[in-house]
Amino acid sequence: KRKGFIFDLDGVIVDTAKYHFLAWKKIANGLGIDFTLEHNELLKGVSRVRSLDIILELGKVEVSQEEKDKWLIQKNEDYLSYLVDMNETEILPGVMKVLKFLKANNQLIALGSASKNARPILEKTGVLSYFDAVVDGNDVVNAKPDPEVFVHAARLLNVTNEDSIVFEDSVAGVQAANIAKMMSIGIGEEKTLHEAEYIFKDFTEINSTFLELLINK
Ligand code: B16
Ligand code: MG
Repeated sequence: KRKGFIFDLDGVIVDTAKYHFLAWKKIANGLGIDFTLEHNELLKGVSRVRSLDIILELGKVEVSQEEKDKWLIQKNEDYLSYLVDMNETEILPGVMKVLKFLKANNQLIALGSASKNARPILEKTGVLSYFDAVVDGNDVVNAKPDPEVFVHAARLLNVTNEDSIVFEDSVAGVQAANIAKMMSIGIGEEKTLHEAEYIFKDFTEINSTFLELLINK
């Protein structure tokens, strides 16, 4: 059977979460707000605009819209500066093997990311050609946990939600998949992603037997 395998980007295909963290930390600290890795978990899978709001709420800081726009631009410029030298070595362990297995088994593959920088990252890391559809932050109105991004991806792949499988590292993303009645597979820590149907530390833990099981389900 042909299923739709929908991959999140940041934290699933590439470890850009660390760059988002560095860029946000700079902004937060500049505003006198403490920003830890734990705080950063709240921003995973969340849009850029919403991320800034969460940081401002954490620090109980209020700024004008004008200033917000300034911080948003600065954050993205800083983030992009970390991506300049990005190449295929930044693909997370086990990802290529899974993508290749799915392709070899005639499965459909889509990206479902909140990021507006998704396409250049897929290009730089050399994996764009694996994707039958790309849906990112430029294509959707509602951010995760709203399932819009995944529903849109499934529609482009021409598969039903029930035949879609989502790989996610964020709580919001796992919730989005669950709301859409897609199979949710968490990539990361059990304690953060317990709402997912299956949880793996990374893609090296996902073997072909498991993938075949998903395909034939
Ligand atoms: P950008 P994902 C998300 O990507 C990130 O997890 C989140 O931390 C980030 O704020 C968001 O993209 C927006 O990214 O600023 O590049 O548009 O995990 O959904 O692939
Ligand atoms: Mg993510």
